[in-house]
Amino acid sequence: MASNGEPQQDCLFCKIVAGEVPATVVRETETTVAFRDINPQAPTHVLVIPRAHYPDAASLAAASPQLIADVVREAGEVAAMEKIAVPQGGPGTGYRVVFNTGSGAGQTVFHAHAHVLGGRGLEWPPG
Ligand code: IU
Repeated sequence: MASNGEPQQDCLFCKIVAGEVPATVVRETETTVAFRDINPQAPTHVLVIPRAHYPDAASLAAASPQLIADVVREAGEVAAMEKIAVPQGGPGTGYRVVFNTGSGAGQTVFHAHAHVLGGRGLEWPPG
């Protein structure tokens, strides 16, 4: 579906951006918001979203390479803030940035978001 970045009425994450739904926000920039996942899967589980609405990472990247770069850079800033940005550490250090894309891959909210996960050992391949 084509998207022009405009807020969508029934989008939960657009409502978080607008301050209409509460979230534990940890970082904000002009173009992005980062908040703690309501159902954390790791000691650090933060979502980084663009303020603009795009349904998934691929449509975001197609519309604005700069904006998806902002999201990925913010993921790194969150990891640094959480002290999990450790390049050569053991289990529980380092982090994973995940864009679930499509319901078959676990996407449930169709506003592009990066999961930043860390603070515990992360298995590979993921489940
Ligand atoms: P997913 O990749 O689309 O499945 O990720 C959506 C995430 O949004 C999921 O991890 C939810 O726990 C999370 N979430 C949230 O943080 N706050 C909410 O109000 C709702 C979902 I609904």
